[in-house]
Amino acid sequence: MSLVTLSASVAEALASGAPVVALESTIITHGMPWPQNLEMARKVEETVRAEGAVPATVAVLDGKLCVGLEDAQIEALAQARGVAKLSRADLAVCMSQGGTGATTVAATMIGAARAGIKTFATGGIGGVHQGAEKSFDVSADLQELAQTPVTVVCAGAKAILDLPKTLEVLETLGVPVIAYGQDQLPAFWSREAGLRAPLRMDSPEEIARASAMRAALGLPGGQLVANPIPPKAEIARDVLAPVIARANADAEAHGIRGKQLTPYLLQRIFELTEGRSLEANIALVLNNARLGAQIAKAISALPGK
Ligand code: PSU
Ligand code: MN
Repeated sequence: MSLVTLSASVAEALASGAPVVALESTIITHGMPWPQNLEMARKVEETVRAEGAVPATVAVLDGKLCVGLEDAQIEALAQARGVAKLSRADLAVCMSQGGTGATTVAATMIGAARAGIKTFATGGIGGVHQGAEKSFDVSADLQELAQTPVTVVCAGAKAILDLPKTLEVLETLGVPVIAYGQDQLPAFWSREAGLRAPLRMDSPEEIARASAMRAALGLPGGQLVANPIPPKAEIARDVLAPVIARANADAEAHGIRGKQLTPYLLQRIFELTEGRSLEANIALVLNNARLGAQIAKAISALPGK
């Protein structure tokens, strides 16, 4: 029995060495409201195809770890309510019980690596939450980047997280954090976080070579690429700062913890900005899908492949 269930297009691409980009499903079920979540998921897949790569959205459906979903499967997930959010800790349990769930960055990386996919594009990763010195809330995404060999393209981390602590943990774990095309770390809706990124790269080829060298050295783990949101879609940091502070305060007042915290904060920010944050969110995901496809192509084109 194969552990991953590949869609026909993903199986064909992998067999021929064509570039494939993994995509997560928690962003669909927990990261955006219906029906924008479905529109986003479809546009992301189209963007990857338009760049000449094959999209592979990952989810667990009836116990199967699916790498590559058909459009009807994406639509069903986007519309479903109460779908489980699966990280590393939950993945095998859900599969063994024949359950259905959406994969976070961590679980999507596991599915991608199992299938032999080296590149993954998303919006934002999990990280160290504000107040983590009390709550100990540090996303499993960070540990996953330290052990699973996938290059993850995001738009930086949302300011719902403690960005300096997130960078410190990634450094401790030995994860390269690469700002794309600028020195500053991008901060999701804003192009700059007010922090210098540890590393900078300016082309997909450079990122592809670094991932191959990491593998050749026998180092486990992946790379995190932080791709700044396009200037036109950016929302200024000072516009969002009070919204984020309010969302964090509301979460604390309602005792929201653990897996519920990130979805709660995302939903609260959508409400508080009256959906304004959503347009920016979609623009940056598409931008990451484009770069992810370019990196996947550069990795496929490396000599010796
Ligand atoms: N950050 C976002 N949007 C998201 C997520 C994070 O800006 O949709 C999702 C991703 O699936 C990520 C997960 O892997 O939340 C992290 O959850 P946690 O903090 O519980 O590990
Ligand atoms: Mn958490």
